Amino acid sequence: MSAMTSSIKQAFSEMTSSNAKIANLQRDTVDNKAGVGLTTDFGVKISNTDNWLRATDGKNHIGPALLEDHHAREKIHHFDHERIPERVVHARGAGAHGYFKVFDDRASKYTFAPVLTDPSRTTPVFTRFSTVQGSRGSADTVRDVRGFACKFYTLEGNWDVVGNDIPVFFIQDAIKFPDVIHAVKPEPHNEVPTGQSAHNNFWDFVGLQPESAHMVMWTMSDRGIPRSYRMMQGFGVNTFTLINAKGERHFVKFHWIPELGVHSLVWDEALKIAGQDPDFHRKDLEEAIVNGCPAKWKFAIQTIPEGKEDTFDFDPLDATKVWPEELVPLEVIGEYVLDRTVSEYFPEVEQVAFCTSHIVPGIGFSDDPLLAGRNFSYFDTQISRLGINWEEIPINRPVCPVMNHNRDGQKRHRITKGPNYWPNRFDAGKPVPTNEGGFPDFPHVVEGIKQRVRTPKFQEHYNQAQLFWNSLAPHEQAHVIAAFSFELSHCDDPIVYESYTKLLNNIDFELARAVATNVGGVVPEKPLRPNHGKKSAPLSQVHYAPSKPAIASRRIAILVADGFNGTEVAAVRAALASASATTWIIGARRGTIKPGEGLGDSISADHHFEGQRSTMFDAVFVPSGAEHAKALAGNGRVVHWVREAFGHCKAIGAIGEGVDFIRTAIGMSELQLHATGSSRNVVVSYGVVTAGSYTAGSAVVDALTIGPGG
Ligand code: HDE
Repeated sequence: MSAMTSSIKQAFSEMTSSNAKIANLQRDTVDNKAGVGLTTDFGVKISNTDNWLRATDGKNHIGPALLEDHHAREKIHHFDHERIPERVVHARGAGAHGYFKVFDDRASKYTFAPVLTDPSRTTPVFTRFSTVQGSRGSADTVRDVRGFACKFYTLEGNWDVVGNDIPVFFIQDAIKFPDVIHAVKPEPHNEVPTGQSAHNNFWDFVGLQPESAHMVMWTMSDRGIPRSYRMMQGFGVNTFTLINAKGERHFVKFHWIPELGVHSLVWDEALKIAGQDPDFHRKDLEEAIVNGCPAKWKFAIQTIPEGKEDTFDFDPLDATKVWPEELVPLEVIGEYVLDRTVSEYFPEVEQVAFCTSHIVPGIGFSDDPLLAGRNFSYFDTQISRLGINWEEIPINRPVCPVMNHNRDGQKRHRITKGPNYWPNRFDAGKPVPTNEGGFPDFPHVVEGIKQRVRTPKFQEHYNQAQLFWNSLAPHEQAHVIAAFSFELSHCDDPIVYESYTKLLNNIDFELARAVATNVGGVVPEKPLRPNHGKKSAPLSQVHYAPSKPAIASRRIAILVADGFNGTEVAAVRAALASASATTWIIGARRGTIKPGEGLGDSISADHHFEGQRSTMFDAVFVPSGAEHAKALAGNGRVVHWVREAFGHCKAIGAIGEGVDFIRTAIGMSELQLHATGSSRNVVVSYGVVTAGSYTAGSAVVDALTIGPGG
């Protein structure tokens, strides 16, 4: 997909998917290309935008630039003020539009909110994904939590679920948020590191704040390095409430389960992509949508009836705990789809502003202490980032009417006719507070003693960290050990890495031993506490593998040099395209690559071998062709490509002489590769798929689909 086709496809995606919010945004959307000529911001046409007005002698001498040049001054002034404060956390992000639909009205037993109960509705949504630690210009693939912030533009007002890709949080009480964020952000003396938690201050803090242990286990797992925003689960994390028509209340947690399964990069890939393509996740989201693969999630809820919340050995209002699905099953109630890219990043993705206190009738808060602080913080931060009228900004304004007596403030856009106070003497005082759809505050007894305390269940921090560890597959556990080893190796203060390796022994003895050995920590002699041995399958991302291998939206590199087999490449490309994968020709030069004699058509390479790396693709295919295979084998960059892809457990497919090349490149004796030539059978060994020739049944393609996905 060249840059040109990408922009055409993007325009097409914008034309085809529309909804009430997109229509609402059209009010402020201008097509710059449709203009009659270049103008100033005050609408006067411009004849010259390349030269500042000067005093000259009319011949060769150029004198001073004149302040009189209002056009030059406007252009520079505007430029001088283009930046706004970046988000204090979650500064780096990407976003897309879409819709949400429930399958039926089954959730009406919990809530009367139409967005969750009316299957005839399609609710427009906007989602912004983000990393937490890095600044706006940091890389996408760093080890971090990913934000998963969703705005539902419902007919009853905006409902924001400002979630993450990890179901628990580092702290239980909002008052600790500035501490945990200061600790993880770059250190104050030198502003290092960017996009990393691998530094003394973070590990110092989490070592002294053991309530973070559970979430730290998640961030050190493969969840911290997702392959794609489209392949992450989403979690509302905090406990909200649902209120039904009978006035009954349930505690609720919100979940998003990706259609493509939950997949991650491997750490070596994540590190390399951070340099090779820092926009990897951003581009992935855009590319999938413009290529006709909308990102899709099942939307699910977990509910606990009011009155049952004290029956668990954890407190359901503690954001450092999951509600294990064995105890509180998930109920899938709808589908969440992102099918439209943004038209301009700043007004949409940078200016979108979420607020946990944006809820609609039928949904309520709980006494989760983290949520209470968030409800204060989000509104507050938007004021310094966007100003008090932030809810009027096109991406943030609701699709339903907004009528009230709030007025003025910087950057007020709306012109409201009528009185600015209530009650008043005009038109029966309209707009008036109403019980017809008015937000009902749930009547709820509040009594007790004001104290700065945490209840006993809030003081247990290791059971669920251990549950998470126990539930991981062996390869996932190995990745956790490697991640801790990387992070703690970057801490040079022994107090820090020794403390943390001691803490790990509360979670698992073997984990603590392995990490302590690797990083020079205190290797424990015996466990600090017995392992309870419990597991919960849905905590492992292996649990979310799609029932059928899926290759849709995956990126396949096809390596070619002159003399390649064009017939095979055409057939493999067609088969992959029909499975909605994208193929990219990586060639000896960007431009036309010639096939071998009688071996089909020439092809135009999208990139030169130096232009891309194996890390940017999910699988690699090498066709047959003697001259081509020889050229590939003679090129160190290409040999490295194949070795690296193999090391990252990518699927590799090859045919005929391409198999010889793979054999040379990988040089693994235990790898069974199909012999060149004769037989048409396909051999799959260690994720490498090889065949004598391309078979009509596109077996190579079928086998390739099994491989990628990590
Ligand atoms: Fe946030 N968080 N947060 N957070 N958070 C912000 O709001 C805050 C927390 C999350 O794409 C800020 O608009 C406090 C949990 C996401 O625009 C700020 C506490 C979860 C985003 C803020 C938390 C999140 C933010 C910065 C502890 C997962 C990006 C900019 C009580 C459920 C939203 C902004 C976007 C952003 C405060 C904890 C997720 C400062 C005080 C738990 C996805 O207001």
